[in-house]
Amino acid sequence: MASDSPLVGIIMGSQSDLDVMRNAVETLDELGISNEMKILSAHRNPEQVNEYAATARERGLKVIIAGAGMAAALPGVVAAGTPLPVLGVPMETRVMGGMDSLLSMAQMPGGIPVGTLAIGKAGAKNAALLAAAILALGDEGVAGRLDAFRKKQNQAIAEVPAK
Ligand code: RP5
Repeated sequence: MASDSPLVGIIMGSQSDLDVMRNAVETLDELGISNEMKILSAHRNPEQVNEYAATARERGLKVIIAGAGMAAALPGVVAAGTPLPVLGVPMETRVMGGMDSLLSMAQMPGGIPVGTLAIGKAGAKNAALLAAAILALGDEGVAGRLDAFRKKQNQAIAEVPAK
């Protein structure tokens, strides 16, 4: 759900992260939460990253989801430039399976937090659900839709595994 006034910013270090980050977009769309997507690299275009972080709150964003791989500095750099909650999604990598991305994001120095999720698709989906839970604290509409999502998920689980 792209919107002129997005509540959640989804950023990623590279076009190559889109397949994973699409899961965050789809989950937010399912919950009716307006969002925007941008490619921003902490290493390749740091000026734009700093500008994005510095203006995020005044543009009306409430939560930022940042996906990145390898050195994966993006969520930490953005978190350093905005008071908004930043959720990090580590990309799976060829060399270390994503442990490099995960540790880069999780090992933030005290004072600048990044809420780091699981590596890959589950992390992207859960980042969207966590963003929804944060928004739900002050938005009854989102809270209701999140409750319905959880109920549907619960009811979709078969009691007995299919053979
Ligand atoms: C990171 O480097 C990106 O987030 C991506 O996961 C990784 C590799 O980027 P590409 O070389 O595929 O553009 O900055």
